[in-house]
Amino acid sequence: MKKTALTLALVAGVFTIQASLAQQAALPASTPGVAAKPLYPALPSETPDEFTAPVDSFDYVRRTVMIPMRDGVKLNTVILIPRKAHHAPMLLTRTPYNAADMTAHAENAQLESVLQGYDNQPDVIVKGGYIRVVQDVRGKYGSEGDYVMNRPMAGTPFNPTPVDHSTDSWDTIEWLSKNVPESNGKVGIIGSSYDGFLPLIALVNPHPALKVAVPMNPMVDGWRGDDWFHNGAFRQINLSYIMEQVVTRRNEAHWFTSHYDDYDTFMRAGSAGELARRRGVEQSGFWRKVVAHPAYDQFWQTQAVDQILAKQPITVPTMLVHSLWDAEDIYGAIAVYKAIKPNDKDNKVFLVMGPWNHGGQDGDGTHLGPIKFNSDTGMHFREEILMPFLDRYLKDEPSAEALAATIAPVTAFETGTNKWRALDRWPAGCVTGCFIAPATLRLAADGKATLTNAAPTPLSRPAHRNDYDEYVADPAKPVPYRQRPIPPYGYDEAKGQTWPRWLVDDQREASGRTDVLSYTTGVLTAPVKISGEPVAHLLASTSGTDADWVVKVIDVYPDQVASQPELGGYQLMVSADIFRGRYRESLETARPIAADKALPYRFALPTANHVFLPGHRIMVQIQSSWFPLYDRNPQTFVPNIFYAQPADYKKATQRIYHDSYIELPLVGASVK
Ligand code: PG9
Repeated sequence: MKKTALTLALVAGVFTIQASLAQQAALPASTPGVAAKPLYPALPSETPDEFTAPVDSFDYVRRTVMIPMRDGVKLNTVILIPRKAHHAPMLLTRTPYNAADMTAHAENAQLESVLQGYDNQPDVIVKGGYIRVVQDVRGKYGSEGDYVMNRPMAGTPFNPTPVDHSTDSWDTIEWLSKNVPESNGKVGIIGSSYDGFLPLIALVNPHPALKVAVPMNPMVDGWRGDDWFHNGAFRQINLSYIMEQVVTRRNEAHWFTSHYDDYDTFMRAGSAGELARRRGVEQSGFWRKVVAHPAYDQFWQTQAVDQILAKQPITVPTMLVHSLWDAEDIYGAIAVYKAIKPNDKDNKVFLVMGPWNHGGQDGDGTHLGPIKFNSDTGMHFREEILMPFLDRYLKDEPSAEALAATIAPVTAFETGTNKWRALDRWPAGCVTGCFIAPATLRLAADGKATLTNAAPTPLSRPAHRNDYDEYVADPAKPVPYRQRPIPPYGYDEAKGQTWPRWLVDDQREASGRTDVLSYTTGVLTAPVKISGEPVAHLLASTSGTDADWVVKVIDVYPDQVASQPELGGYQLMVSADIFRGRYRESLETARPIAADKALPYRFALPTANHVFLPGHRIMVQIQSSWFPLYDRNPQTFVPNIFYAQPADYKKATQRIYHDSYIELPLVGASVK
């Protein structure tokens, strides 16, 4: 056929099909209940009715089951069983972060690859021959039911239903102990962060088959010092989480940023409440609870897990794991330890603290940012502490080395010297031969700090009215919590998201600002060791009627460090926190601050276990914003800062009197 004729024929053919489709488009909608007649013969589908993966070569069997809870809600539960498992113990993680995703890190035949997901300690689990169970909590991903953030305990004013995470844990363990024939019926529960909060709640009326719990970096008190507020200052960087985690079952709605630099995204919006409005966060039921409860009222107090557990008998061996540079839940593990250890008559409570960021114990523990620890502290924890601990309580026949392993009541990494310390309690500077006494690091004139063993003295009024330093805190130029541009909260280093290690950022940049006060000791000639919580005792005034106070205890490195030049003069935070001044008199009730009046403020800083080495100096920095991690204080008293208006944000002159000091938990050698 000539080319021309062929072309015409093709064109005609196309027109015929198009005409036919156009006619169909014009057809009336099909009659309900009457199968539409096929318009043209369908091609046989290439998709089978059901695909069966050939998994015989896999070293594990994957089962997904919907476990019924006592109220009928079924929870999606992934069970990974090593191919040869027999009488194997089970290790359970309950999570709001997608069980299917967490157990399919690598689509391959090897269980250890599959478990390289979030917080799974694959090396311990696979070497230990454990059956791995990961479950979506009610209301998330594959599970049924309704999602409530950190679901309050059943029967409390904020959860009148008969179910919570303790009943869901009980029902899950009941099912597992009776329906996994490859197991020995014993269950351990482990997890970090939210997945660390859930093991703690499983300890309330625990199931008898629950033999051990390992809550790591747990969410414990969202207002005092974990994810939502620190001493009343709102952690607005979590707005994206409060939206994405809540507004859809499978986290399908996504936050968007308006600027490359998170500092600008939050600054342009003004208040956290306004940014929430612009991003639709108000559709999150949890957000509406947060803005309705800005103070430490019953909503937060009744959910404080340390206080819940303080009222519980301790029947399950529990290993609390704390990260010394935890950017998310630096309060929880220590708070629970302090609350339950006094009731621990049978020595079932253990504490491990390491030089990690949030969840850092799961990975490479050789360093954090530029700070090196001379060994893989993560591997040490998993192999020498966690594995024998789990084996001992979960296996019918623990290995000889597991039984022989010495698991101290407290295993604490000492930063500065980079040594692990085995202790019998916390806080403790050593097992014998030392003591801890509160020492006074006074904030003196000319930016000097003086350390004395003098016991702290209560602050009431200035010893000398003109003995202070002052700075202007301007809400239009808040102090960045890290060097700008600040990438959005996230864990993707490829996108420059180094949030997880921001607590070890060099604080030099801040110390050069006129709205940051710095007080520094002379060069130390002997080691200074602190073990426990420093406490800030400020005598401060503001020309405003509200104020935030940020206090940082910093290890200043020698001006030159031959082995690591970039550490020359490095200013490393070892303990730091914020306090929102409106709660000075009561955490439950916000009150205006009397302007220009020197008033005392006292608040604890996070736990440290640190040695300031000879050649180093101790520095204290004080400032009135930490942005955009925390929302700005307008510095004029408003009923609810979430709804502060642009006109409310005013400069203020802050004064820190030289009566102020930091109480340091100084470790001294006992006199022989
Ligand atoms: N505790 C972590 C977190 C909670 C809420 C907001 C942001 C982080 C976590 O569960 O990952």
